[in-house]
Amino acid sequence: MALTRREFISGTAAGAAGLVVGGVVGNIIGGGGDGETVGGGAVTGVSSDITAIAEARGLEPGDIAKAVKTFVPGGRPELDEFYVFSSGGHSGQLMVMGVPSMRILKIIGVFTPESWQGWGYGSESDAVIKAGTTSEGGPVSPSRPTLTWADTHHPALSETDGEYDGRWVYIQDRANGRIAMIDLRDFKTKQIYDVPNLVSSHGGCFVTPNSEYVHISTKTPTLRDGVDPASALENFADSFRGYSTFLAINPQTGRFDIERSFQVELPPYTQDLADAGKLLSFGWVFIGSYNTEMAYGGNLEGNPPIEVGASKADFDYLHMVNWKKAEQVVGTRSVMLNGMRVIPLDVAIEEGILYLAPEPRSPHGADVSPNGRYIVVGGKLDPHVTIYDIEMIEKAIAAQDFEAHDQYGIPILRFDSVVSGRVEVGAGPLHTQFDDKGYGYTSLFLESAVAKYSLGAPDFTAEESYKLVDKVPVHYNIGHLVAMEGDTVKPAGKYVIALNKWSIDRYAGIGTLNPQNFQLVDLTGEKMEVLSDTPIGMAEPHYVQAIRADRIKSWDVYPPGTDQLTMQPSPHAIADGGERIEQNGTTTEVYMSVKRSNFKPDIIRVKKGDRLVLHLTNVEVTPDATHGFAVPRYNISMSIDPGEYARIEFVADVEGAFAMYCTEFCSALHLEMQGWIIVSA
Ligand code: RUQ
Ligand code: CUA
Repeated sequence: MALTRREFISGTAAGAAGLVVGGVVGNIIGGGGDGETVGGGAVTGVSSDITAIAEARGLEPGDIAKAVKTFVPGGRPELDEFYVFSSGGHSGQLMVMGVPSMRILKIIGVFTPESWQGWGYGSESDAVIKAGTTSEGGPVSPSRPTLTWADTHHPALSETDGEYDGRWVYIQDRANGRIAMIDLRDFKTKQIYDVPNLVSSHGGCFVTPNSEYVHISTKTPTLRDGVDPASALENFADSFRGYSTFLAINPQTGRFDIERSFQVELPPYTQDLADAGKLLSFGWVFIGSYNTEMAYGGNLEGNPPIEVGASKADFDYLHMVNWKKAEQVVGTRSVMLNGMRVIPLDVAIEEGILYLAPEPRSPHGADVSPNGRYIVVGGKLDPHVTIYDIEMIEKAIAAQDFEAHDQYGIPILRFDSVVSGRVEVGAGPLHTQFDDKGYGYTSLFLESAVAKYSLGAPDFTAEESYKLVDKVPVHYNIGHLVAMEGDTVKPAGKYVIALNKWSIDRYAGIGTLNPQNFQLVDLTGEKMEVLSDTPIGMAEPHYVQAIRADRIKSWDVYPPGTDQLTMQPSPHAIADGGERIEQNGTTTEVYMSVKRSNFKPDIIRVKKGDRLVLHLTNVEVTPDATHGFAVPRYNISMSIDPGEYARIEFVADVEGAFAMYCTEFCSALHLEMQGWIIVSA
């Protein structure tokens, strides 16, 4: 097909190429019989006979149904009914996927630099990452002062009335006890907060039903201020404390409001997964724990290893924290600790803010059912899930029905007074999710399976309650699982995704490290059925939340001149024609427009040692007209989306001629989108 020079420059070449491809595809689908090869697989002939194709490729008839149930053709995004927000695990990032296609749509830079979006490579995002490292969160090595490694664990979507509202998502860094906030208008990180008194965190990050707070608690407890580390382990019970943190959410911006936030001091047990109460249990947070033995290892010093010491007792403790009550007393009865209001342990006990209940055998997940009535706990070394009932818990508290107090004086509720049922689900139960019909789904790590069982009233009679009804094998070693909107008051059912840690034999060999394996499980039939496997080759994602796609109202382009960090128009943004260079002593400020296919100005001359401040405005209004901006040898790279304002500041301390360039293939003349930064003596 002949193209005019003008068509090429304005970018219609791609469209024309599309027509050519379309023609070929049309022939194949139409069974035109001209023998075109499809994808180089076993099927080289042209056929529209699905059974014949399947047979030639060695597929089972059942595979066809699975493929059709999950296939989302290009240009039909509405067929992905849900988004999932997946922790990026050790990548320190957040991953967005579509369901049922399971295609990865985006990887959002959070705690770790992300070079495509230029997150952490010279722009203001550096300041966000840097602000996410403070001494309040614990000591930091002066030789490596900014934390750029994180292990993202539990994403938590914002909620209104217990349902996802599609506004913000939070994710915590298990490694360093930090938390980040991402705005879902542009899917970008706005804030990283290094939570005081938390050196590490596991137990979630969960949002309360009206996004009052996002909760994050300690994993390994924190060394108390002033304690000599040398003898700390031997005096473990006095030296360490846990903290349950309630970070207040600003209802307009979604950011953390530290002044209104608080912590409740906890005993130095290893607090684990947590979940916020809802409806019947609104106002409570439930936190599982293990190692209430407070074992600290020392296997070369004559002690048992931690895993042995921590598994001695038959019971650990489910922690119940009443944040509604805590809210009432925090103004008068808290102390300031490293910039955070803390309700001390004795006050928490006295005010009825903190209770414990026995949990069998190394518990892990604690998950609240949609009606808020049941708290389901999986014990890694117990084949049962244990189901606590908030009505029984509140009754037992009112009656002071305690079996004992722990060594810190926290009341321990009697197991039989708070547990309404147990279900034998299989080996290694970890986490639980819920559907819209009253069933619970629990991941079985040791058994590599998902178990489905009935919960109690109001969905089931006493006879029907707590019955195992189905089980499906998954591959392999499942950790978390997520059901669609399965953490809300109105789950959507339909699918569960199994987040499997091992994938031996599922994929082609890629060396000695296999990908993690996400499996999509269909819940709509009589029996659960695995529909697809998706390799995640970037890290070990821990947890995922799934939200109905129509709840997300993201922007296509920024309102002109929006500063991505504030989401407000920047006073330094320019429109076309506003380009200029201003010299203030040794600082050079450049107001630059960015559009297809040039930077203006495209020559910047500075003296060696001068400070260079670049104000870049992408003046485009076309969706997806993103440009990159990189300065070679200065470790600077970023992307500027349509309408976005971005600021880069650096000292031009290396002499030379540096060819700044656009890193995004934005147009036919993308390669020409370049310029010079001249740094002379
Ligand atoms: S946890 S695999 Cu790190 Cu969320 Cu249970
Ligand atoms: Cu702009 Cu390439």
